[in-house]
Amino acid sequence: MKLVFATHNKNKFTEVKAMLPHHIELLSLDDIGCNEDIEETGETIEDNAILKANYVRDTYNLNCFADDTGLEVQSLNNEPGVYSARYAGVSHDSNANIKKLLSNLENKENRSARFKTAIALSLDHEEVMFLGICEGEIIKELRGDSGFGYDPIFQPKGFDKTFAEMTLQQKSEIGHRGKAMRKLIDYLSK
Ligand code: ITT
Repeated sequence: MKLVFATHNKNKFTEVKAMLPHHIELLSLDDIGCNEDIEETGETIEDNAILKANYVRDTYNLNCFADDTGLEVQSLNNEPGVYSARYAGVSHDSNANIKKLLSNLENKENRSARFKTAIALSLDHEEVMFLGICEGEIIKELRGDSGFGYDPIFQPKGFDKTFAEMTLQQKSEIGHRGKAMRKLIDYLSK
């Protein structure tokens, strides 16, 4: 079975590929010659995941899934949420995003946060959504250098390590993307 994973984020691709059973051949956007930046104009992560998956299905006529992920910080009214990639203005500048988040949290006692992943599957014109949530907190300084994005400041509940201090496998076992991916894999195996 061939499936496109509609992401330009190489870290996401690596995480997801490591979880998929071998009988599923995972194709990247590069593999199908898609260099466009698929616009994320939705108001929720679910909407954006559907937008990305359907774009690939409609343009390339291929079965596809897409992931949209947001970090929701409780004391910031669930910001940055759907704007996680462009929180500091410029898209995908993780250092700037982290800096802005830490600065906005400076005087807040409540540092609870959660990652939420929506995975949309477009398979033979059927659309299915899978969600994964990981609760945790935003620590005050950066720790670890694995992972990507907000990983160095996110410590999942019940652990004394940030995602950036964990192996890929540990992050997938407890993380938002891993949870959503296991639901997708379950669905595909039926
Ligand atoms: P695609 O849309 O091409 O998949 P993206 O990087 O734009 O890639 P998202 O819109 O889903 O992906 O993610 C928004 C941002 O949230 C992303 O740029 C990261 O900074 C952050 N992010 C997403 N998943 C994360 C994770 O597992 N750990 C830490 N930060 C994450």
